[in-house]
Amino acid sequence: MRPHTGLVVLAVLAGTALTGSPAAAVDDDGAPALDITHWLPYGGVNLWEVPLASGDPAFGRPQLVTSLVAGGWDWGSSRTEAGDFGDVSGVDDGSPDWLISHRQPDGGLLLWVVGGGPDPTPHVWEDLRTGGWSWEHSRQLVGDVDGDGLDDVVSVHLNPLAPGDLQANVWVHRSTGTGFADPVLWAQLQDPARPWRQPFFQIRYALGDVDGDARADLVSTDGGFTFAGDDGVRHVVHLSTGTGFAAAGPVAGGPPTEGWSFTFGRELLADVDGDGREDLVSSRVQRGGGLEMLVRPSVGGAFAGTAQKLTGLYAGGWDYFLSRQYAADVDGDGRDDLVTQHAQPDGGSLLWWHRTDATGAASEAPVVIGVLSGGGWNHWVNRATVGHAQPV
Ligand SMILES: [Ca+2]
Ligand SMILES: [Ca+2]
Ligand SMILES: [Ca+2]
Ligand SMILES: [Ca+2]
Repeated sequence: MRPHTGLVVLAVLAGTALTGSPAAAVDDDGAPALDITHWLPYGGVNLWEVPLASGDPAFGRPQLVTSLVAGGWDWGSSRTEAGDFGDVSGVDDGSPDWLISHRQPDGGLLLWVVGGGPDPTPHVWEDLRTGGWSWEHSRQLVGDVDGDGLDDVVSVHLNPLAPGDLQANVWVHRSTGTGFADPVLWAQLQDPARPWRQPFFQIRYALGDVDGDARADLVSTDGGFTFAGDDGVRHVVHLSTGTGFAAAGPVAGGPPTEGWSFTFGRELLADVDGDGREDLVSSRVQRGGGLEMLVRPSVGGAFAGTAQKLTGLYAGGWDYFLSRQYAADVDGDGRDDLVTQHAQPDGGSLLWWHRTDATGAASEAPVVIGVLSGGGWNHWVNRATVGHAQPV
């Protein structure tokens, strides 16, 4: 392995007086909600929550959580993820919490947390304005990587060693229930055969529990299944050991001749067969038009080599480029379903439910479960992530 110039991190948590009660154990089995961050035309963002549990009286109907306007909040300088970090506000009702990674004027970032429940005041849980941290050159993922029941934050950070020699440093900001602990380096990722690959642009990252041991694992996806220059997909699992991410496991994926494309493809981790292990769901452009979704089931610490088609949507205006997909067990049967947010001609979007059928290997015909239209809704200036309600 090459020597590296790892980021020197100075943890600066002074001044963030943090209080809260001990955290309850949590998992992803609670009622799902789509947490949406929406751009505001006069600056700032709105946080909305759409209940995705079919038994909820407010199923599919957006509820405003809070408006973040004063103080420099900016849609384009922030990223949002849902999670369960603890009793953030002291009056947490178990609704999903929010992580907002916000760019700072010096290029660094702050990790803000908004708790679930009646007090949506944002709290700084980690100050990463010094120590070489860059908002632009990092991405934050959320998952319980150490299996203690509280979601943690994982920062994947670009670490350029030399031109064409790029590494991704993977840092874990463990949730203590009342804050994030000092970041700890869990892995340094680089494919020695393709060291020029640009994290985030030529490599995507996701967190999910692939082997079912209750610790979220890191999955990276890049192109070049057959050779480095093709536009297929390759998925690599890095299992969590509880204190680090293990070296790359077996590669799953496919070549462009089978319709796979890193450029025109997206991934989700979702347990569609309900066996407790998260499977890899791919959305891609369908040959002949429309959108299709496929799954590579988890077979333990890796994904199956053969993908099964969950659904193909040709007619009726379905479009890969006009849609985004999420995973949520809408009917609570233990199998994750897929939800699509699809742009509409009026500029808003519809939420569609693709229910996973009893085989766990196919989606039923989609039905509309929510309307995000009128009232300033704009498909192109919002982003969403699925959180889960938890007992407190
Ligand atoms: Ca944890
Ligand atoms: Ca795991
Ligand atoms: Ca599974
Ligand atoms: Ca389901």
